[in-house]
Amino acid sequence: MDILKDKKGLIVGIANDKSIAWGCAQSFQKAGANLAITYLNEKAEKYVRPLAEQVNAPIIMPLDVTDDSQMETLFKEIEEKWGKLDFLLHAIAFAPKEDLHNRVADCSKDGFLTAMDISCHSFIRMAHLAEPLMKDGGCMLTTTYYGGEKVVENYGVMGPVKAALEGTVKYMAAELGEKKIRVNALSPGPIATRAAGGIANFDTLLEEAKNKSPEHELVCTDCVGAYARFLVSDEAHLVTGSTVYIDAGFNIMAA
Ligand code: 0WD
Repeated sequence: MDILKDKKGLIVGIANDKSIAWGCAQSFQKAGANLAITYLNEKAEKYVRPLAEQVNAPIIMPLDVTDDSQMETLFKEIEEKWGKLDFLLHAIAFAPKEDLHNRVADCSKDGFLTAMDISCHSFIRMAHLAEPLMKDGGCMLTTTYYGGEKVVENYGVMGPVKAALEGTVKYMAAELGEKKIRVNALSPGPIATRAAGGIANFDTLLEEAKNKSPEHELVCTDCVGAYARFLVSDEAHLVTGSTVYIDAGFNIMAA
């Protein structure tokens, strides 16, 4: 099971032990990877540092993606310590509450730009800094949701933002393919995390996911981690530009 032996990976998006990024980090580490793990701010550090230590992460650093200097410092540290990067996981999203709960048609310019910046363009900024470190190729993974493809009630402005993110995955995959850098998006079904708590009536979404999906099961962060582990490994070397569903088949069902 050492399919990630000697691989170096960056994980952005652990808020606590319920985070999708945490399920992925555990799976990567069990498969032999060394991890760099970031936390949003001092408040988050309390929860994230013990988790990062649990998976023996040699790099544990702050990263608020709106702070360019923090991002540069992080990649400089990775370069100095490892001299390379094999994969990265971008598992963050944010939209101001008011805009998230409003109709898309009423979304403020500031709210839209903030959501797009943190949830989508930050992936581009990371890719830009990671590219020169992925000297032997690599894999960049982000996280999206079905609401980027189809209209999901209460998903609001995150829908258009995830649609942009999925488009970004395709374009960057095309641009970086020559360097054997693969770019993909994970699309899990609904999971009760902190970010999910921001979506109105999230319980209904969970119920619907369970009732309607062919497997009648809810997705867990470990299941996402297992798929992510395969995607960042060399075994997935021909998978790029894809949005892959881990949703018990929910996406194939008619509304
Ligand atoms: O149902 C779900 N939970 C699904 C989530 C289904 C499908 C996709 N996703 C996506 C989310 O949209 C997100 O892109 O997965 C990604 C990870 O989300 P998560 O694991 O559900 O949520 P959470 O554990 O809350 O982690 C997201 C974290 C933030 O947590 P809080 O709770 O503080 O908002 O994103 C981080 C932060 O740690 N984050 C930032 N990190 C760096 N810079 C920033 C920022 N500016 N803003 C938020």
